[in-house]
Amino acid sequence: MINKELTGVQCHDQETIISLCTPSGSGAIALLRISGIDAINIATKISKLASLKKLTDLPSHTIHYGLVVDSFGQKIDNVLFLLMRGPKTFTGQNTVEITAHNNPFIINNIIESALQAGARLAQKGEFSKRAFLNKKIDLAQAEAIKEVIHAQSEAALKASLSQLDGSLSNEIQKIETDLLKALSFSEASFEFIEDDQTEFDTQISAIVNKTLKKITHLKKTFHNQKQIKEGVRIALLGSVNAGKSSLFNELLKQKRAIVTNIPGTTRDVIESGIYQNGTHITLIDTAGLRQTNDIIEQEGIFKSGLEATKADIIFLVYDGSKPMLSSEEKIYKKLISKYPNKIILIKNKTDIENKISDRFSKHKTISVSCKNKNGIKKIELLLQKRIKKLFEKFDSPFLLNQRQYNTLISLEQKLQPVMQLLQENVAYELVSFHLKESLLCTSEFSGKTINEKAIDDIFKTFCVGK
Ligand SMILES: Nc1nc2c(ncn2[C@@H]2O[C@H](COP(=O)(O)OP(=O)(O)O)[C@@H](O)[C@H]2O)c(=O)[nH]1
Ligand SMILES: [Mg+2]
Repeated sequence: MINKELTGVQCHDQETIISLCTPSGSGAIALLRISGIDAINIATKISKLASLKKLTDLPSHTIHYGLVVDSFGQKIDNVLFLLMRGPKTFTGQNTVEITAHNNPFIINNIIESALQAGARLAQKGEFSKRAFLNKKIDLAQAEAIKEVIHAQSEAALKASLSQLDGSLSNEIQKIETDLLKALSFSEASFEFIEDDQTEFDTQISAIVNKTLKKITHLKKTFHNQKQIKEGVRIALLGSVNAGKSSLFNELLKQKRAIVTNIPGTTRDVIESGIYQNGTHITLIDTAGLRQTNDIIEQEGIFKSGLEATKADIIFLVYDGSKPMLSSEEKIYKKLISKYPNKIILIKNKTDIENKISDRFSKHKTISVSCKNKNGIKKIELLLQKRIKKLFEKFDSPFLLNQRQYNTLISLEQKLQPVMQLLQENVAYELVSFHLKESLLCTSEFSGKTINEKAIDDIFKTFCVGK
């Protein structure tokens, strides 16, 4: 079962390992997994089934009630044994899962008993690594397992689950099939050297072009995955005293930022996180945008600009109760034209009566009063809608991590010369060479040709029991 050729796997990947798979100390029930060539024999040694039968004699994929016992045959706990023979298991190997009561002494004693019977402790990510080595999942799917476990938002979870089903792997598989086709055209052209070559050129360049476009699209998704994982960034920008900090506190539902009538009170960027409707939101209060000689404030204003770039949504706040200086208006207009889709204008201080008409009538504006809390609900509702829209864009497949991103960049770099060569009418040997090189990248992506050290590095980032 184990793919020794490419990975140089030694027999320690057959050794029987045990680990607690659920978090220690929380919940009533704990799950321990034993996997490896001797898993069923070891489980038999440490069990006394209520049926008086032996696990080794029972059919696969069945559940049995009984005692788990120590090396003297003394009861440790009443448990359930889930008996599964390979290859139809997560790791592809013989597996026994034990559901026990979640008490640290019980867990330790079960593990100790299994170690006495011949198992060893599992290392970080070792179950997933075995699943990969036994071709139950490819590397992109293994990486998705980690993401599923650590997903911080519903969107992240949904996306990681889809990756686990293989949406990204399928996309890479399609690219691989296309490139193999291009390679076959290139190789065929050696034999038909007398014939008109333009037909081959057209076919190959069509495939390479299509692949390069797919890569460009996938590369863009790398930013999305960061956003999905880290949540949505919302920056509050606007003139001094417009009410940014007041709105920041209202949205956070706590008095986090200092609010005074002294212009320039907020001189640095203040960040705070909230969890809303399954999404992690980071709110960022910034220094007001104005000309100033105060060095600290200047630095703060510079940072505000950076925040605008980084943010997914910008609340651009202005004081609707008084006329706006033309210099101020210029800054607002500049921001609106720079970030037309990110900006939501907030006209604040509507509790103060005035005869000033709406300023940026063409842009989506919400009128609020932070003082008497009018319009805050409206902002929150619009925010929910915008966030939903943001996540709708993030369709699977997308790149999960830096490794995948880097592999894709090298695939792109290997393909670009092909287009060049075809334009120059250069020898097909060279075209074939570059296509073969790029096929190595797709294999590396799914883990078919990755070396053992790289595999170990990936699985080391998993936790024990996964
Ligand atoms: N009347 C009124 N005053 C407000 C409102 N929002 C903020 N203020 C006041 O405006 C001043 C500046 O507010 P602040 O939130 O610090 O503005 P920032 O400089 O944009 O952060 C403070 O004195 C606030 O009490 C509002 O909706 N109505
Ligand atoms: Mg402020």
